[in-house]
Amino acid sequence: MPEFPPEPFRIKVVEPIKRTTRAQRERLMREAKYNVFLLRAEDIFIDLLTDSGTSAMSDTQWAALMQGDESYAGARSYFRLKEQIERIFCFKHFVPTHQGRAAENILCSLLIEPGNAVPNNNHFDTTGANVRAVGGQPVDLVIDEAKDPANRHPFKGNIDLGKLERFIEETGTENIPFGMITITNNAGGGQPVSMANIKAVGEMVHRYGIPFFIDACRYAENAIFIKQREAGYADKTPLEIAQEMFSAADGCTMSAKKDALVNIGGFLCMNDDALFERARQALILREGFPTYGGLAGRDLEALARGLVEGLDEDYLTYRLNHTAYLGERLLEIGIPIIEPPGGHAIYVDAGGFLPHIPAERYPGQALAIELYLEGGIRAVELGSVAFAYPDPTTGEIIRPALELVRLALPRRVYTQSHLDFVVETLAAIAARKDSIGGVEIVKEPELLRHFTAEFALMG
Ligand code: P61
Repeated sequence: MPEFPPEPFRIKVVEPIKRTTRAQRERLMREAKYNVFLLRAEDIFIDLLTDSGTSAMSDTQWAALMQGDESYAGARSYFRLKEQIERIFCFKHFVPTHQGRAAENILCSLLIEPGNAVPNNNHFDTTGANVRAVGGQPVDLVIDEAKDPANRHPFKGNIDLGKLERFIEETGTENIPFGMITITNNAGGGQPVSMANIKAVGEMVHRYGIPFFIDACRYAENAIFIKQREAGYADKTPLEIAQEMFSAADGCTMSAKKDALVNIGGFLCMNDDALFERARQALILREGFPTYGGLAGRDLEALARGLVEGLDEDYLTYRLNHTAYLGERLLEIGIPIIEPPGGHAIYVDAGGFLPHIPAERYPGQALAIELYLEGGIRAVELGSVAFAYPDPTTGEIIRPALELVRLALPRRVYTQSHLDFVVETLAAIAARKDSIGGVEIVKEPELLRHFTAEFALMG
């Protein structure tokens, strides 16, 4: 078997992508105010902005769309989805939602009181925002190894159990409505969480009488990491591993736009009967009737099949290899990344790559701009542009530990030769990196500035 085996699928439908010239990209980037979110997608050659909702569906999923039952209540497609969710996630109840953040929104608004705190390895931004929106405080308790990009800990998404116990003792159980863990840990480099850690976190919060929810977006990638890296799981199937992970929890939030291989969809699962009743009522207000919850019948069909395909072992093995291929090739040419490669993305350490650009001149944004100018590639800055904020009392700018650029890999979309092109583009940038200057922000909104801020090159 080669180290990086080929794609376990062949291409039946193609979508052309456009090459542009350097001169065109310079003009387009200038017109987009040096913010890659403001570019038109059709002007991008390889789009690595996100792995969310960008998967290619299979022939089976496309065929399933025709079988969507669009009945308002009790649609056949709902029961097909229910069967798969019960088989894989094993919780007593679920409600479908239009995407992950809607599931988070319902969970947070039903359980969090102002002044509460929620522990997690790292809250993703929508999860943290939903906790804050109802007066709660998101608290990140990932292990310290996660903060060192070169540390090759096999489960860098783990929660630090010592920190968790201290957090519970200091905060008081009455102020912690639930605990969470994000698998894989997107905000921490797409790193997996071990089965031992999921179980230990579940046992600890349960010992204190606190419910435990899993942010399950990339649960299948987490399961195959466990199979490959954790003793005792080599002979288990991804399905068996998934069932065991979820047995440690009381429910989960899911963005089906990731490991369920669909372009839209999500759900919220729980065992608690009373919580389910309240969630159903909240769903009716915000999303729709409980058997469709903000989705069309055809979306439910595609999702039911995507859940099955997303757990296929050949696919998952390829998926991790595909991402690792990009990461290992970048390391070979001296580009620093968060190691080891994550499941859905490679996170380039832009601060380490462009050490002459200080954090206040946004090395991650400078690199994201260069990726587009050099190769028509779109990536996202996850550093001071996205995460720095002024301390509410001193006004001092609090910066994230690392200035990163994420190369997220849509599922079943790009081939290995596309990844080679990404590596070659970064090699060309590396060859002239000392001449790359920083950027400044010339206009920014109050919240989530990375989406709409405008920049200027500093030369
Ligand atoms: C992403 F820049 N992720 O990684 P929804 N939990 C986790 C996620 O990764 C996640 C959600 C919940 C995205 C999309 C995205 O500011 C941004 O279905 C671990 O997108 O509602 C989504 O799931 C939310 C990117 C979302 C962003 C918000 O690219």
